[in-house]
Amino acid sequence: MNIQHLAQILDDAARNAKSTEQLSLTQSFTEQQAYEIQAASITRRYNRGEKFIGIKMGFTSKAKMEQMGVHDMIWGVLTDRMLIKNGGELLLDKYIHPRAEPEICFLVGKRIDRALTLEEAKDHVVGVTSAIEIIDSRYENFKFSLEDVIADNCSSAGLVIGTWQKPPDNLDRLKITLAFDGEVVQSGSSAAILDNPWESVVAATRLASQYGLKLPIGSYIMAGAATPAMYLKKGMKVTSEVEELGNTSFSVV
Ligand code: OOG
Ligand code: MG
Repeated sequence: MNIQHLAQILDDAARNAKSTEQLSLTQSFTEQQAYEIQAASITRRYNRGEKFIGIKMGFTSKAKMEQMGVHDMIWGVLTDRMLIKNGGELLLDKYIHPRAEPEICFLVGKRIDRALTLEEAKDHVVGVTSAIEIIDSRYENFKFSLEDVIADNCSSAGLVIGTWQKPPDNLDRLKITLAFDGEVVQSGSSAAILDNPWESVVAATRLASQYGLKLPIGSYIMAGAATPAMYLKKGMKVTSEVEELGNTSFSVV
């Protein structure tokens, strides 16, 4: 098993918007090695000038675990190249089979360099907003094992961030919706995210510190989707709304 080679396969698939076979069909690798493949693929992005902007949590809700048949929390890296302006456009041709999911995003206000408690996590966050994540598994048919998806940077391909709000103490009962052309296609509650999205920040700090990653001031933590993700089609306008946290949108062109 060659970490660099597998990282290149996934990085090329993302860059060329061409799906690839699940790595686990021909390779056997551990979760730890999957994170090493992910790190090597992110290093390739950094070498092309992309910048770290934060991390994303995955499978923090039952809805997502059930949709994808996976049963463990995962994390991946967000880079500046993945950002889509709120109200902006997503170029469909740059993706393989993109899906959108409504999320909550946190803004780090104090450098995070260790696993934090719930109270400490709140103290390290200065903003929270509604967001949308674009996931685009580099694997054929969006099918993967837990190790596959970790190696593939947890399917992360894009994000849209809303307007930062002062973080409320309670985020655990907010209604979250995803709409296509004004029609709600998914709706859920923030309670679906580990019972409380703040717990996703706690988990992010634990995983980041476990993997030796520091989260600088200004970085983002995406909490993970509360609902299943939905496929995008050319021409649609996608909007996500989180109660009290505003909405975010983009158009697919
Ligand atoms: C993996 C990414 C999971 C989330 O919010 O739970 C994720 C996938 O579903 O392809 O981003
Ligand atoms: Mg997500």
